Amino acid sequence: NTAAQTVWLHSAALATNFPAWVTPTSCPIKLRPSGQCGAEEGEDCPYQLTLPPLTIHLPKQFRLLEKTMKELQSLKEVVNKLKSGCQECQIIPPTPPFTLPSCSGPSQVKLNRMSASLRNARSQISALQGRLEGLNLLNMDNVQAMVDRRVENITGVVNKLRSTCTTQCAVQNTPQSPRDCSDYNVLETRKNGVYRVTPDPRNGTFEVYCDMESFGGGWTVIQQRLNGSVSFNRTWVEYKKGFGNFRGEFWLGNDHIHLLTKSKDMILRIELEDFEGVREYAKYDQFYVANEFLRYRLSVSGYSGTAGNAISFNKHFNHDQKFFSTPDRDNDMYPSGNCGAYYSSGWWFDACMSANLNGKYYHKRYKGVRNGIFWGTWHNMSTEYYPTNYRQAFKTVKMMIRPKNYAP
Ligand SMILES: [Ca+2]
Repeated sequence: NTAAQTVWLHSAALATNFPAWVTPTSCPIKLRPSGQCGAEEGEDCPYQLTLPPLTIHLPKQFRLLEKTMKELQSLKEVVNKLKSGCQECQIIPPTPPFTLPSCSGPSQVKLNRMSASLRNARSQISALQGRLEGLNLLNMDNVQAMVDRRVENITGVVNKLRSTCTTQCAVQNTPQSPRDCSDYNVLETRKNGVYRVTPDPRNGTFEVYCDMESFGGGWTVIQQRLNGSVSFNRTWVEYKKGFGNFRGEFWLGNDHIHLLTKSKDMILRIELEDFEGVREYAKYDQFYVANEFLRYRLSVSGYSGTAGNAISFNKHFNHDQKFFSTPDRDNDMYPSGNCGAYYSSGWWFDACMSANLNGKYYHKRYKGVRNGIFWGTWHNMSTEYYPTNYRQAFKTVKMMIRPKNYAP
């Protein structure tokens, strides 16, 4: 008998259903009188029966039962712990469909279901991404053009608001600050020359050349070609800042042209003269050059004049709404090359051109690549279709702008 196999039980507990394997070791049952018997016959005598403690030998199964009970107890503790843990988990409000995984069996099912739907969503996203990429490739140009148009519209509105404010500010604070050459004309200054202008007070003051005599005066000259003394084969940064000199040949600079055309609604006048002494002009009732962010995009319309509308020549050659390109910056519509590099010029190239007033200055007619100053509607241009023919050269070019509502 080992202690582990011995279970002490009180006899009273075993009063009924006494298992067969319970065997008492010794059984000295004591029976003794407990008082006196009754005097009459048939009456019971009081006796006290004393049963001793019993030792019961339990088989191995009982030990297993004990072990199981212990395991059950520890399992119960684990379950209770989990239960309290789960209650804590459930305090966090569920946010479908991404509920936090809880701790018990049903949560595992939920988790599995969730991961399955996540996988499903992922494959759907991949499919959508593929379709989107396809769409992007197809319509990238359209999207870009649309975005550009929107930005341009917004820029236009902002500019209008800004210029309204600038007008009021100018009247209140600096009444003596002309925004372009036409303001000097109002001040009775009628001489050609270099003047300081402030189209937008927040962007400083700069010098311009004013033509105060031709066609009513008040013109701010943005480009001039006279003799070929200045190269127009220049970089983006040079076209941005401007180059040359006001008494000779120059480009005013895209930033300055932008500020001037944004400050007021401007018209553009182009004067051309060839070496035979033919003089023609082209006038556009609307002229605007966007900012550098929009790659100085050209807006020009409302042609009149004698030189022909070479800016908007036809469907295939139209410089309106085109970006500015330079030999080192290709923003043109020609996909397999850089028009600016090919024609040695900064200009609002299409793919590539029906006009280019910043081409190379030739002193007489020339052959080969048509990289000279070019105006596609010039009177004798029809003889230029053969590459062996001489190309037209221009003696002078002048581009100038003036407010649309200007009254000389
Ligand atoms: Ca190109």
